[in-house]
Amino acid sequence: MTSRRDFFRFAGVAGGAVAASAVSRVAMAALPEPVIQGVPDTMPPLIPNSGRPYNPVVTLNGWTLPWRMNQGVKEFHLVAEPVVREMAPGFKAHLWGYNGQSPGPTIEVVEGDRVRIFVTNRLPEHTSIHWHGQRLPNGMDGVAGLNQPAIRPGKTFVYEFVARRPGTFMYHPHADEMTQMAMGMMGFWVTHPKSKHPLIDEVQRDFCFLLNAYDVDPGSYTPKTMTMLDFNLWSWNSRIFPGIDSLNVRLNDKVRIRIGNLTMTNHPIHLHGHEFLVTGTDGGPTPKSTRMYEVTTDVAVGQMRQIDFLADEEGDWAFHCHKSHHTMNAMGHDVPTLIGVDHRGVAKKLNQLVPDYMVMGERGMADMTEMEMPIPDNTAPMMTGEGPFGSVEMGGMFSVLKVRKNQPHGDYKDPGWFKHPAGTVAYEYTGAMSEPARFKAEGAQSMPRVQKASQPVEIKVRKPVSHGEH
Ligand SMILES: [Cu+2]
Repeated sequence: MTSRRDFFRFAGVAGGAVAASAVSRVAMAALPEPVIQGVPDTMPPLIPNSGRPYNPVVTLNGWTLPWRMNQGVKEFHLVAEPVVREMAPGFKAHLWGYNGQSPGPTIEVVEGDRVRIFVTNRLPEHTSIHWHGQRLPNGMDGVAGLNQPAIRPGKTFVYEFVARRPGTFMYHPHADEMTQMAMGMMGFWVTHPKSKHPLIDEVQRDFCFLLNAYDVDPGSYTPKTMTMLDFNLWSWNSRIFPGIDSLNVRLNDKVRIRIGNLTMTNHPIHLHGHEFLVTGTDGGPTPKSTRMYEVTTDVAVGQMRQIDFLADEEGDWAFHCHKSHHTMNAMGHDVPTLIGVDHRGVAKKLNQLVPDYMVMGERGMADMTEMEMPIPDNTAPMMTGEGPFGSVEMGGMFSVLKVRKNQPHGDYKDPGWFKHPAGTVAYEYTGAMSEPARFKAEGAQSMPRVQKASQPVEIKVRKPVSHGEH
């Protein structure tokens, strides 16, 4: 983690006692050097060593932005810039982001903190930052043209406000939004409660990630920004399975996951093996009377959902979006279904013309993972991920919650695959097979269908009459 050392370098910077009105001028003269992240790894929690204490979050395949304290103000420096994001091993995308990555770093503060964020624009066009969900002065809300002039390329703007309520927020541009969000510009913001809060439980693990989506043609690098719905890469923090890190916890940890949706569609997020409560939204902690146990929660567009659960079942539990197309990587959606179609005759004829021709999909699409077909350079396989029992046949918005008895407290390292106790894995039945029992009733239905020949229906069409005949 490169940022830790930078953090210490920042922490030493602080001016003397200056009149309040002069503080911002002084601060601007001494712009904090931005911290840039070079790798897409999940960084360990950034334990605060200045400002008030809190229990830090872990950003999946991401990091928290270090700050400096300047006369009681928490100062951050975000740089909007083009980045190369590794979305999965072997597949890089040319995106726009903040401080070297997309999404940008997570910003963590404490309720009541005065926060000053310097935003430098290194993009080829103007930008702004909107602090989604925050209570703040209107002129700090970041809608270019409405609340402020846009930040032109090469310029730095300052946002300053008090983080008034605890919760989970997002940040993203509010200038040429369609292009800039399709290119990956977004980030997470967590405001921790200043003291024990009746609606915010203490947890041992606290994860966060953003849902985002891209349309990158196989073999190319830059997203198509005009796409509205038919994206081909469904990602968590601009990573796709198997490039998304697992969520590693200790047995009986209380776990929190914060999920923000800045895509163009909803994502029903589903956890295996446990029940969770939705304990927070962008509006803050949910009243206890509204909480019910769920295994799937829909995160609509522009929403954040915070879920809490007790990780009391050991194992490797799938955690994914329940839209099955969102757990796939780049593919064509306008491919006809070929299940049950016998290609043998066609393949033979085509082989005379195209020697390497092969047919896909007649037994389902699982063949796709087995054939290891050659794919263009810089393309993620459609569905893949080698598990302990074979291919997981997943892509996109998929990860694994790993619950382990021996995972040390506070350790986020991947413990490897779960070792299932003997006799607890589904197995092949090899005994005698009995005849399948079928309904004896006609048509194999509980209520026999009354067969009637269909009658041709005559439709009378009245041609429109011209209005001129009144
Ligand atoms: Cu989804």
